[in-house]
Amino acid sequence: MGRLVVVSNRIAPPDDKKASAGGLAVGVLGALKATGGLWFGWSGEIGNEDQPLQKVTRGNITWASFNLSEKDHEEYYSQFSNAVLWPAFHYRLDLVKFQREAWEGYSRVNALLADKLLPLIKEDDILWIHDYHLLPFASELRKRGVNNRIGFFLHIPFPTPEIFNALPPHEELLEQLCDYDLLGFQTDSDRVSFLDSLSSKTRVATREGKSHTAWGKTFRTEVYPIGIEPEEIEKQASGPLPPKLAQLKNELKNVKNIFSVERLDYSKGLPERFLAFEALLEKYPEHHGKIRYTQIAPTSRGEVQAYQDIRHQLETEAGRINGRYGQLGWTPLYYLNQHFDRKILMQVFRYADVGLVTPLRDGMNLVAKEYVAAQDPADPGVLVLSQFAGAANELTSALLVNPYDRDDVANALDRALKMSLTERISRHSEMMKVIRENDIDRWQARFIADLKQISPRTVESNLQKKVATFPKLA
Ligand code: GDG
Repeated sequence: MGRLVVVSNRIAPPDDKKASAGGLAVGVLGALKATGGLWFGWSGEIGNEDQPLQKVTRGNITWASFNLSEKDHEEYYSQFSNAVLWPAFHYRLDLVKFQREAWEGYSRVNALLADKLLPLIKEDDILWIHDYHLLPFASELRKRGVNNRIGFFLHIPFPTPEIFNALPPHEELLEQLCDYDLLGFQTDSDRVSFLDSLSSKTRVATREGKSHTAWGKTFRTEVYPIGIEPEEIEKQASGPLPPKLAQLKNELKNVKNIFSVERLDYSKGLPERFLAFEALLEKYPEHHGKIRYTQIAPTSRGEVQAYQDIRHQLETEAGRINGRYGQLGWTPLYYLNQHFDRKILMQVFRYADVGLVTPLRDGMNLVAKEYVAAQDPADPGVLVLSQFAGAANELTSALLVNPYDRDDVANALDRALKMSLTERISRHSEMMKVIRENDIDRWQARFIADLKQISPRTVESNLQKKVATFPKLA
């Protein structure tokens, strides 16, 4: 079996100082170490695109990255990926800023990346492509004669046809996705939404449940809920606290802590969460002076207007709530628009009595899983989790809430703050069982094993597909 070639928008090059990176990077590295291979993606730098690839090799893995020009970065990344696909896939058509130039830029960059990767691909390599920035990538490779097995994993939700089909190039995107051999989703409802969108545009023949043919192209669909590294998180969370954190923990020993961290993103439901916390203070005055909610939200995609708007909104709301309910010596809500060290976050998770994770829509949400894994099993905190996070399918022992209903979230917070130790332990151990079973290694191993099972395409099969194309629906 050949190497694994991973393609993601951004790559995480080897950097010893950031050895404790989480999520996707851990999963991808685990898969790459097993077979050896290549990780290809944008360097994160704006610059001259024509420069040769920047390559770093450590052991059996090579990282190859490139710069993007200002125009390509703007159209492919800021506009089409983050101001069209991201809001639409998170059910926010109101925030979609579609422009034809952005779609052209997105298509142009996918083609450019295919040109750059092509000379590096060997005949028996298998390719694993990640996320919404690269929906047309397999299609570009197929046009260049690549018959290797190519899998795709979507980290974010796939919307229902009513939403997806509102995207002007929806039909092109669907047809391009069918050029992958394996399409992986976080949940079964994402998988079904994709198939529903496809069926609304063309005839889809399905065999054995998950093998499909549409537009003469054959591919599989499957569900791979992404996980975390629970042992590593437990180790980080239970390590000795740095002096500043130890002092803070001591100062807060008589206060119940509600805690959360996420990228500052409108999909995470932060303004709604602030209002739910306000409802808790309004409905349950017995908590006044005895609780503290800390929300960490580092800026992300700050160049996109919708992200600037939500930042202003949160600053206003935090000030308003503290102005209304704060007392001399008690500030109920701490909002920190800053990035924190990963190990510190895991340690703060451990002493938080409640993890509050209420996205309006989320592919999976790793913070929810990290919060649970960081707890002390003998005295765990309680997870309050949105029913609209992919993680809610697995973490059914969390207190599941509707993030649009501030009273529902406030009641769950009150319940979490008052929950008995016995109930906390039982809920925590049920969630840990799922988190351990479906960890990040299992996620990547299942995906790669399924991709390897698929027979490689041949030149003939690609030709036959052109002849056997099903007619499109009128
Ligand atoms: C996408 C999908 C899916 C956050 N703030 C800081 C920080 N983080 C870390 C968290 C967690 C990660 O970032 C965020 O992962 P999520 O899964 O919660 O959310 P997205 O970034 O939106 O990720 C999502 C995921 O892809 C994987 O498939 O679950 O649905 O949207 O690990 O801890 N880390 C550090 N400082 C921070 O301030 N160090």
